Amino acid sequence: NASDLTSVTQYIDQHRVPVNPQYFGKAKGKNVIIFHLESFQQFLIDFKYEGKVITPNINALFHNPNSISFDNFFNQIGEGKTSDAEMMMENSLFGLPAGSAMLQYGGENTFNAAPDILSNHNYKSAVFHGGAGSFWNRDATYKSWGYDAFMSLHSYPNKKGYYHEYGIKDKIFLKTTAPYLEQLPQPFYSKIITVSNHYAFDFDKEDLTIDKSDTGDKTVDGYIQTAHYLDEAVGEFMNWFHSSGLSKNTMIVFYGDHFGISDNHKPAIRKLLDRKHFGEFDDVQFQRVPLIVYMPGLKGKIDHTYGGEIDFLPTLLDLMGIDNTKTLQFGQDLLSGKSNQVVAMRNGNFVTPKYTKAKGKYYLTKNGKHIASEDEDANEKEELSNLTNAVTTQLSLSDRVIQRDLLRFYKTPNLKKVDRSKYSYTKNAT
Ligand code: GP9
Ligand code: MN
Repeated sequence: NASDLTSVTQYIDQHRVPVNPQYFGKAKGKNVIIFHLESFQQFLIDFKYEGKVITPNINALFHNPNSISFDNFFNQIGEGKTSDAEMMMENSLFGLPAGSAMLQYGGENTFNAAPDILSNHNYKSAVFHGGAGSFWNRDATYKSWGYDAFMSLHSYPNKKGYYHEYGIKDKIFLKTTAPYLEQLPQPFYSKIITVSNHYAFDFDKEDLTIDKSDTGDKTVDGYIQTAHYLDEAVGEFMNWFHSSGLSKNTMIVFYGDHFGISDNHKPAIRKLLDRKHFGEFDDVQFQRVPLIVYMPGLKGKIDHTYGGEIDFLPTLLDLMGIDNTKTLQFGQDLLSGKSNQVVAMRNGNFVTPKYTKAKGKYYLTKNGKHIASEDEDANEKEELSNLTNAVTTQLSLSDRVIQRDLLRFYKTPNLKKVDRSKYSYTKNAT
């Protein structure tokens, strides 16, 4: 009932941070494209294998003077993988301790997602995915989030050789998506979900343009090749983006949703990264994914703030100049300069600029030195237990919001349950 909301709103109100006047409204009224880079990890940025750059186009976007790029940005997904990333990025709510929040609650709950928020600012919204619309319960969830249009598998040509595993191959998918984007009424908010760089990374040979690495681990060696394919697809898309003129009034955000290489592949990761050691601490650091906010004219930088997917929506609303003082979001604006920088992982691990918790053990983030509990002084003990509490608190309060559908009780201007029957996602939904 409504009183369940009290401790949630208290928590949220205590964690609000001010916007950064230097960035507030810099993308006001611009079109927005959220570009979901499947399984794309931060280590790929500037990574070379045997002298060869793997992702030159995404590297260039990361370093572009018009990009704000984050190098301490983490995925925070759980069992819901892609769907958890989507939930966090567009709602600033965590995925659940088990299963997928989109699958279990996406078609039922009240949400206050990015497309819905922006609809109050005259935006139309569309999401593009070259796979089955029912995967992760997207077709129901996107209605609850207020997406005006959802272009999925049936909106894409599916000739022989166009499809692999989860959807239309990225290059074909993006080529087909481009004209759809051009037809959208402006200003628009849109999301593009790629799929080709997906486990098990055994893409069709004729699409691969670099040699695989030779760690001897099939997953790891294939990952380098499909990441390269995704990068080429992004490069082609960006050529179109600039020539289409959309770049004049559009901000594009690129993010990696989660790891491609799990910790089951430690020996191969050591070989690939040429490291002697890769343990539990390193695996948590390995959960970094890129977040790149690119907009021609934007004053860019590499931002070292620690944050994660949960923090994206408040960061976006800051850039878009939209008041965010009366929303229920668990993340903090990463541009604020005042965020807490406690990155909660779904399993209770965390990373801060100072400490990392990995599989129940504490380490120093800067050098991975294990902090043995007998070495902790009273202050450190308190600091670490406060951090652990802060992480479990935010996770469990977010779970409560989703599991008890608490947004339906939240009183804020413009928030009402989306009428899902308003939407039908058909072939020419735009
Ligand atoms: C499928 C795709 C993959 O549509 O988004 O999801 P994942 O397996 O990465 O969670
Ligand atoms: Mn994914």
